[in-house]
Amino acid sequence: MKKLFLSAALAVLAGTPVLAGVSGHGDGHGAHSSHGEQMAAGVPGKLSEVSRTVKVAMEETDDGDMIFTPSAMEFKQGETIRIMVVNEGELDHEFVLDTPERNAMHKQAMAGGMEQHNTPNAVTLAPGKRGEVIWNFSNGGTFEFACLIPGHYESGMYGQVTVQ
Ligand SMILES: [Cu+2]
Repeated sequence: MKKLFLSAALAVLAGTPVLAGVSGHGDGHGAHSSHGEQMAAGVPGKLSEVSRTVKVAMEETDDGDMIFTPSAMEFKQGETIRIMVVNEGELDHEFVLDTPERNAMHKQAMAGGMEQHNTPNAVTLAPGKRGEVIWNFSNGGTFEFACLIPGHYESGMYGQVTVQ
């Protein structure tokens, strides 16, 4: 009888570290979700903090390419930029600002049939439409803007963002 009680008590004790492990996992998850707001390329910017506006046009060319104009951008670290995106083409296009690695992953997901979703670092536009991305380039580095609609990146729809 005494032995049985003891082993039950041990089982309860043995359960304690498992519970601690679960709550530890919960903390890790919280850190992961706050990671989503701060991206390598920076953070969503506030309109009131915009220091300048840059226009980016998206279109198809006569020889079958698809391009961004300009095809490269340079900012200073800490600047908040209003990127005015205009679709001057005849097809839907999107502007996605991210690291080249994350754009490549996103492109693969879209090739697999994933719908594009609206996030602060991206805008999808029908022909003739304009939209904007307001972004605070809080981190230095080399980033990328791209159209990840299947086939468009391969046709030339990407450019480099340098943040110094
Ligand atoms: Cu496109």
